Amino acid sequence: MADMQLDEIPTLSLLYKLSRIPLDADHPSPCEPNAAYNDKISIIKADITSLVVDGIVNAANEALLGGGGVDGAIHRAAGPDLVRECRGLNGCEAGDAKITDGYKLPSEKVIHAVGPRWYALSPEDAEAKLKSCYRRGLELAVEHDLKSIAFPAISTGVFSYPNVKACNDALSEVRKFLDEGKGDGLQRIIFCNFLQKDQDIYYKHVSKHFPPVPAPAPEETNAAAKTSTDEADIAAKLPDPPTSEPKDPEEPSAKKQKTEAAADDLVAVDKDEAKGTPKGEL
Ligand code: AR6
Repeated sequence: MADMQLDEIPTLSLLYKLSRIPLDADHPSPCEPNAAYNDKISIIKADITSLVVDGIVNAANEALLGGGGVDGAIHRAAGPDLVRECRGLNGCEAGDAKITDGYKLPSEKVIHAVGPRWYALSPEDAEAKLKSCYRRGLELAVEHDLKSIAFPAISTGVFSYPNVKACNDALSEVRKFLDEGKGDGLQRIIFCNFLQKDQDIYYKHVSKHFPPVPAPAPEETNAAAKTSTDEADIAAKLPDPPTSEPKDPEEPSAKKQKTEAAADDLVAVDKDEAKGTPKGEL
């Protein structure tokens, strides 16, 4: 798969400008609109190993020695030097993260976060650990002066965390981190979905946490509403806007529990999905 540059990835501000994100007028967001946040946040559907960013986050396990899903994809793309460095890290606890180089990946660094196993913990403990993965990922990015970081949907594969809850927990923790003023040095925080269902969930729920900034008054609109050439290039690659209200594609209670033994099946499914994902499909 061809690499995807940062300037090919739309910001949330651009997605709002192009009316790609559905808004729920009956349930306005309790959060304050913030233009700087919306310029930082991106949601894309892509293979995370194709992103030319400062850091990508891996959904690893405690051993940090590779596995299935996104972990397998990252290790395959990075080459054997990655596992060599990981061996020296002495593993990592669930809810925590450790950083390595990216080796053959287009991203400079990999942040290996260990998500919770949904089926092994209480929902409260699982939520705390998932949020902690996003926080630790952001903290490590800031400590290492990374300007752009991409997260996969941690724990929603082999570890069975319900997709809608995972999306809301991730978005709320990132919002909290930014509200605490800790992410000012980060220029881009990308939620990188591999599956269309996760992409739909993020599009549906993002406005609760990162609402659009109200449109400027009519006399200011000329400059503000114009789409730049770069934005028009990105917009041209976006899929058509939805014509109906998106539904959450998954009810948590109906979710089939996956086991780690099924990790290889998941890789196979993901590989098939990756083949059908054209570059720039968002
Ligand atoms: N790019 C972006 N996202 C991806 C990619 C990719 N190339 N491949 C899969 N995903 P999972 P977990 C998505 O199972 O649930 C491993 O065996 C996938 O669609 O990779 O945290 C580890 O070694 C899903 O949305 O991670 C651990 O043992 C998300 O990545 C265990 O699985 C996470 O799915 C971790 O389980």
